[in-house]
Amino acid sequence: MKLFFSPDQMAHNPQKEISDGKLVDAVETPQRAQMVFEALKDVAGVTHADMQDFGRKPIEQVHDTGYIDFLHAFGDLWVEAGREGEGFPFVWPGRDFRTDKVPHHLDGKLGHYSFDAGTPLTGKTYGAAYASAQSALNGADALLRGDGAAFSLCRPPGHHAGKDYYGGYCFFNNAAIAAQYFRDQGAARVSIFDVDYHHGNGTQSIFYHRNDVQFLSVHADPLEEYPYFLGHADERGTGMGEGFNFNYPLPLGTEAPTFLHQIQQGLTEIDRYDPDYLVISLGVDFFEGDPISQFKLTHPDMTKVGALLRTNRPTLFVMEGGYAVGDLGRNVAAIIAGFLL
Ligand code: SP5
Ligand code: ZN
Repeated sequence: MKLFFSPDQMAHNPQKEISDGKLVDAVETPQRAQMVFEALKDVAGVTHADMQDFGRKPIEQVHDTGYIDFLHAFGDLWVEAGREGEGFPFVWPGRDFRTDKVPHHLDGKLGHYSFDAGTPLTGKTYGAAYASAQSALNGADALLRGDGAAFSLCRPPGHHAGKDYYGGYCFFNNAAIAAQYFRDQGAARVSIFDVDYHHGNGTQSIFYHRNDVQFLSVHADPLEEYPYFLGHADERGTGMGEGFNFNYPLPLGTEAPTFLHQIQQGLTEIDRYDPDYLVISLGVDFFEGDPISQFKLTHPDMTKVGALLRTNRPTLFVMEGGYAVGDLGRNVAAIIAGFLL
């Protein structure tokens, strides 16, 4: 199994995030990727592979060009505005505000292109997010060339990012970019199974009206947990996409048996859909030791998760969340070892 990761992904190095009404230490750090990379290299059957640059085009197939340009320009805009440190939005369009005009002012742009204040944005973010998306594209390319599985060590993560907004530590939706790339290269159907602790709101939104990409997500109940405003079981897709979106919200405190059972349910739907490619949005924040999450899977449970995700379909793992930095490497390694068994 090829492992894709670029050191350029480390450039986004946020110091603080807003949480619980305070500026606290950022949890989505470059060290996360370092830990996963070191641990995966030692898993039998995993090899670090060279990366190609697929350019900006495949990112534009998912994201709005104005949004991409904004992320690209942000560092300069921030400095020109006389600001220092990390950027955070503080104002958003409320329910009946207009979103058809993009404000000229930086604070208006920040609110227009985001949905939370928990995601620090800096002049280094674009380059790292671009490289993270390239890792996803290289993984997709490996599968298109016949590999049975690949691991895209995406970081910053992607599943909260929508077509034209960032949030939840996510800027470019790596899993969506990979899925769209499969489609653009001729695949008829792609499934994205999101097992991160948080609902993959961005991925859901990107494909909500489509039947060529099936989206499934197992996550903490949004009534109790971030991102709060999407991820309920009755969200089934719309228009042509109706019946192609599946949410499995679970209570806080969920343990392995319930979690694994829901994954099994999702896999049944995937079998029914019969995709050419399966993308796993792999967050490992369902671990009991995760500092911001409240599921209770143990380290030994990780092997079971990996084993369960072993199907006869070409499978691309795209890294999402997971913040117990000390255990993150061995948890991801156990999942992949279980998958490769
Ligand atoms: C990719 C991903 O997993 N993103 C998660 C974003 C979650 N951001 C909100 C975090 C809120 C943490 N609140 C819990 C604080 C515990 N004191
Ligand atoms: Zn998460």
